[in-house]
Amino acid sequence: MDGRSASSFHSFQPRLATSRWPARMPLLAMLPLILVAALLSFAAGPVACAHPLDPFSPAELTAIRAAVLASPLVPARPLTFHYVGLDDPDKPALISYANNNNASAIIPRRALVIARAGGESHELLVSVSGFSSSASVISHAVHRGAGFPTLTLEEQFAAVALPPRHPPFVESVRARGVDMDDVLCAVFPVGWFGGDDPSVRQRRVVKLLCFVAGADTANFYARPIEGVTLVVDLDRMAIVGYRDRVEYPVPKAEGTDYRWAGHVGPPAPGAVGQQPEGRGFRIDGHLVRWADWEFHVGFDMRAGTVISLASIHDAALQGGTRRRRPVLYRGFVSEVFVPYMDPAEEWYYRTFLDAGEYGLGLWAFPLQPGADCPHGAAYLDGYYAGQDGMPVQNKNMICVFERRGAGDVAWRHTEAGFPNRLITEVWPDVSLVVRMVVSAGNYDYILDWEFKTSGSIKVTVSLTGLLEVKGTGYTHKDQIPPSEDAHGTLVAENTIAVYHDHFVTYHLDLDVDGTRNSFVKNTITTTKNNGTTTPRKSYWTVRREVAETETDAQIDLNAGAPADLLVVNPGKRTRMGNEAGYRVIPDGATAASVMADDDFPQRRASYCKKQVRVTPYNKSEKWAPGVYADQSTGDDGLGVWSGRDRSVRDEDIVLWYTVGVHHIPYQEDFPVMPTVSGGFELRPANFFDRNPLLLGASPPPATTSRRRGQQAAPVNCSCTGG
Ligand SMILES: [Cu+2]
Repeated sequence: MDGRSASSFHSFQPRLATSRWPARMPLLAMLPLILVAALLSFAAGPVACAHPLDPFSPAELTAIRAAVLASPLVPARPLTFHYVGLDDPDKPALISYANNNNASAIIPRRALVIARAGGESHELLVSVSGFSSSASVISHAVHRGAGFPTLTLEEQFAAVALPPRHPPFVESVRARGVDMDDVLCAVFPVGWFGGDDPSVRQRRVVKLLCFVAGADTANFYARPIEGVTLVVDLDRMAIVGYRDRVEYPVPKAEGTDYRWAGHVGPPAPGAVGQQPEGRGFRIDGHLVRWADWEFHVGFDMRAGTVISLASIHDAALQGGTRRRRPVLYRGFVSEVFVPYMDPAEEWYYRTFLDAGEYGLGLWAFPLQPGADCPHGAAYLDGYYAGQDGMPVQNKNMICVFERRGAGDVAWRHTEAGFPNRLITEVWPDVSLVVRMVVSAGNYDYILDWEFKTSGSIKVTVSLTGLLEVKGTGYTHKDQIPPSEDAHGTLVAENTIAVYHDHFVTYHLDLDVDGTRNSFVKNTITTTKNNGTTTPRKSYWTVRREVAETETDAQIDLNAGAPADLLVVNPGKRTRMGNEAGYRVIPDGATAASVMADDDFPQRRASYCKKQVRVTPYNKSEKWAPGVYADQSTGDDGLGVWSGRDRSVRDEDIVLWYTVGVHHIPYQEDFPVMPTVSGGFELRPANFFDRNPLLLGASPPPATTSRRRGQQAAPVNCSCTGG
């Protein structure tokens, strides 16, 4: 992603327009939405606490807001809410709660609030009573280090409303022959490029870049007013810097629209598979049960979807008694780092931390039934705190659906060895998908958690949306001197799509059959076959290494010999004596950052040099670039934590996995980019005693097809023929 513009409207959902850059819809037209958002309030009635990990309800958010505003600890006004999220419950208590089938234990419910007031960032811990919808502040601290909290949507909209009233900008627009009514701007974080002067670092500023985004195209980003940069002080909400450095032709609108015939239309009939009648899954509040899986789907305004307490009910080894076996205590996207590779003045700072600077949950929009998710999908709404602390609803933010009948095979075998008999056994694949789509400005990230009957969890990121493009004088590639690095691809006249990376970092607190786990690297090692009686000269075998410390567990997936990476429980073994484990298997997109170590964006996201890291569980270590990502300096975060070299053997450990893409744009990516996917699979490895599909714990997938119009055939049939 790149810049975020904002706007987008949700007719009934007061999510202020959005995107990082506010503005796709004329600003005046957005005002009613902002007012609706401000006015939206929810009655603070009694709330039943369904699950300790449930996101805060509107009533709870309202109570949290009231408690913060009533607290004498932060008297300064105005006070703005930048983050309100669930303070993670005590892990042993929560595990006990889950193991006792959610019995009567009371898990304290607390909110972490990050607010700005008096020019400072405040952290407040707020105790929330789900029964009475009351809340009280129990601790307060002022953040003294580098960095600022997530930008609110409201302040981004306020910022992008400033340029049309700034005379030098009006003059620049006029000089380019552009109608100001067609100009919309977007907010870009400034990053950090050295300097420790506190007076500089304390300024919470963003840059604004502007685009010709009038009625001629829905492509907000395709027509940049290249060369013009504005700087806005967010705390003063005033333009404090302006530069019109260079003028390039504004790319033409023709060919930039991505809508069918220029209008958003319904998905083509038959384009999306229908689900058969009836769902094979059950959702109680935020708890999802499907096949042998059980997990909690939560929501966070920074991370988006949060998967917790994922476990498998396993009937094996227990004489048919189902046993709940934990796999993933907590999984979520910790950060999305998107650095662009153009050092020009208007581009060098475009090094986005989408989760920390913009908030993935804030930029997730309602999913489109029948297009984003198949018919029959279930939808979960999300609520987050607006800048004023009031709850804002995001309808249809997450969908859950079964993927069946897609033509994939879970396992099969044809046995042709018997005389006069051919035995074929086929089991079609079925899985359950939890999906959120984050439209972080120009880019769209489709974020899937797919649970499989094989015991796997497949995690996929699909990139689509609009490229971030740069205005140029060139209209044909032959005009670009061979000596010049264009920093991108000429995708249209006067339009260069700039090189960039996407690094999506997952926090995966795996608890494989319990909390005490180790990280194992099984490396393929070539061995010479000397001194035996056969003519074979070599073979490969496995060298098993258990990581002792965090350093041992830092893996560059593209370096060295091939290896299997596992998280195992040394205290839990199969009947055969193998340690129960889960593998992490890359599924494409294994790029790591190649920026210089001393480059400032690299220092802020130093963890992106290794795709895999392991840390001991620490409640405070959730956000890969640190809590305060905006203008962070790299003094906090995953790179720093995992450099402490703590012990990770037979400990409660967290696996961090970064899905990485070096994105060289091609013309087919313009004006809208066909989906590109990458991810990884968490796959059982000696977790079960045999193929779990055969263990009988879950029934065979329901029949989805009929043969020759006859009765439904069992899918796991044995077909015998000559
Ligand atoms: Cu890209």
